Amino acid sequence: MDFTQSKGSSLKDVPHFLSIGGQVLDLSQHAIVVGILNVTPDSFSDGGRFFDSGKAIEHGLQMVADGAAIIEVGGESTRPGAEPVPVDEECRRILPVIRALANHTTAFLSVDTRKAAVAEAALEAGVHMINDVSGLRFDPHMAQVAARSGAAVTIMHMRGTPQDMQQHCQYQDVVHEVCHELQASVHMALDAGVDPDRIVVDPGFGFAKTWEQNLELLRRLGELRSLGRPIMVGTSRKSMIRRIVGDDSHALLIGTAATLVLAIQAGARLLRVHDVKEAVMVTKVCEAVERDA
Ligand code: HH2
Repeated sequence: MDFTQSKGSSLKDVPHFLSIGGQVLDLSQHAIVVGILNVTPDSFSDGGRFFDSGKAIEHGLQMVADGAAIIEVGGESTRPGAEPVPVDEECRRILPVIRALANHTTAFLSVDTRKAAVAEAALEAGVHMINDVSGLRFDPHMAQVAARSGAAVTIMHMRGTPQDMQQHCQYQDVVHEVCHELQASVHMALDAGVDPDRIVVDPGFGFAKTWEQNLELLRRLGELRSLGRPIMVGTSRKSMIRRIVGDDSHALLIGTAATLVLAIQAGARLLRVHDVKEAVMVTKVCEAVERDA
């Protein structure tokens, strides 16, 4: 496959459909927002803020009210060097939150986990999607769990594990290699029987990439369209932005918004963010511009 195709883009020329929760979302004309809900003590940006189930549920419902189409619940931080969390503890953190959100909202729910046992428990509790930052490589059972359940799956690119990933940043051509490695993960999913319409791909900003490589990935994000699946981006508040604009929360918000505009223009359709309201505004402006084109 020629990964150098698909450079110029517009919202209109990305005919992407996503099957999730018994519905087919047409993402060809617009991008959707995925609200991050980290039920962790140590996430890089919001660690500890929603570790309490009650606060997490409240925040999840607020993100739905703010316009998130999907709420993504995670119980294990994947920031560089984060401590791994055992299955029982990850389940203890996320399951009450997922159950409550499933009862109180019709938004789609996703679980951010690398572990098949956690994904299975989350599916039972009501999620419609699995986001695996290891691209189905960490747990050999993950692809089967995804296939059996009929859930949508986000396949993200990473090398190594969160503990050692920053030692695996050697690329000849980062965009080419990310595409090839994502494609291998997509094939694993297809071989296990995952419906292609349920698959989303994500280049994994900040995962086994240097700052320069993150910027190059964003600059050439359109090349991922050759994978033929909707693209998710997770740049929100990350160090690739922090290094440019500094630590201040307002600066990070504006910096994140800039990356979202660039990503949408390159063809991204799922925006994984902490600040839902602002990301929804970004999508509305981008859509309005495209509509009038
Ligand atoms: N980034 C993080 C976690 N999961 N999943 C996808 N698909 N794409 C991403 O870019 C991505 C992800 C890291 O961000 P966050 O969840 O805010 O932090 P932490 O892992 O420390 O909880």
